[in-house]
Amino acid sequence: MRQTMRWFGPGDPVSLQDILQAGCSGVVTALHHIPNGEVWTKDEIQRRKREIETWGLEWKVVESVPVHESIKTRQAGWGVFIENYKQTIRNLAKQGISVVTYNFMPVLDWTRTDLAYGLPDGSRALRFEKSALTAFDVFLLKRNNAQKYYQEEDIKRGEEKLKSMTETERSQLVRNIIAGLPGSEESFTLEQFQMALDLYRGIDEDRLRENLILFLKEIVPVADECGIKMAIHPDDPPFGILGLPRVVSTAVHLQIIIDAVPLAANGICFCTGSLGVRPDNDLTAMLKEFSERIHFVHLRNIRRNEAGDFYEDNHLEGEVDMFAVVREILRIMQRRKVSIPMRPDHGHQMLDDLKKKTNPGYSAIGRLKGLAELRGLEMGIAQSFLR
Ligand code: DNO
Repeated sequence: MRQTMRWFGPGDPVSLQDILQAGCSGVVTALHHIPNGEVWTKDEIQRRKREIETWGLEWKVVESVPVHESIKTRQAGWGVFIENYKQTIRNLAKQGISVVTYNFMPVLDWTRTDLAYGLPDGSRALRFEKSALTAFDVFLLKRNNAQKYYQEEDIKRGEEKLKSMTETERSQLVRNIIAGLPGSEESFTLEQFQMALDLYRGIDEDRLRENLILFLKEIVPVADECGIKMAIHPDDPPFGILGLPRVVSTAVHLQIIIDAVPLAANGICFCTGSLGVRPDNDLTAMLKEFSERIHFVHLRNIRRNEAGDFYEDNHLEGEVDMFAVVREILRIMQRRKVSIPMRPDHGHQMLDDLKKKTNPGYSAIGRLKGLAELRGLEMGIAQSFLR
């Protein structure tokens, strides 16, 4: 696999040199300073590329070119945003980018309720707790009609969770959900957030899927023509939240997406941490099923409980069978004769990073540890194929 790390650009506390020292051959990045929906110009792309290449690192994968909400909801401006997206894809291709990652999650990119979940060894992980999300939705945001969306017991659990929290914890929870996690380009106040949710009134799963397919029909042929592979990122978490529909959470969803536009450029960013949250997602079976379509890989582990909560575990521990996953990816690469780019997804905040201000999930040392473990696992499996 081609080992990379995500880099958030010049403002990232983790430098390109740190990433180089971690053992990566490249970075995955985006032009985060360009407002959502605008064209990424040739000059901007080239500037970023030069900066990365100064360190001997390559930039082949973009994560993400965000899909404007008007495209997801098919609202005014749709046509302009689609044309802008196409132009960005063409401009990226000219600068040697080969994979573009994106997602189709309504309103929010990824969501966690706790960004500093203490583990027994003193490190910190990211966590998603259903009752905390319910507490936010029903009692803090007070979303219109939220009560109807939940079972009575869920509301009770949400209420208990709320009671157990201090004022500071409550406002922290609100911030965690609406202020935008690293990589998500949106950030809201509570009022703006309710307005963004309101735009999805009347958009159920079928409608959202139609809008996704429409997007794919416009964008994938352009990507195909200029040599870019599109890689859709699964929903994180892979189930509905806040009354919003989900269309990229299961093998069935992925199959529909691929069938809609069968060109090879219509592919997947296989994120084990996102898909792995659902016990009904059999990751090795999914790798086999979509083997031709996997253009980028995020390797991360999770540990879930019966309530549907999960936290991010060490990369080699947790519910994702990382050995089986990596072995399957190596088989796919052998068969397809390609080296698929991968990145260790997230990592614990640990050691010296506990004293620093870090991007949640994207501190240097935790990812360095994850990458080192995953590289070792990959090497062991690859060597065993040869002997
Ligand atoms: C979170 C990331 C996501 C991902 C986007 C892809 O850590 O995996 O933000 O980059 O969903 O568009």
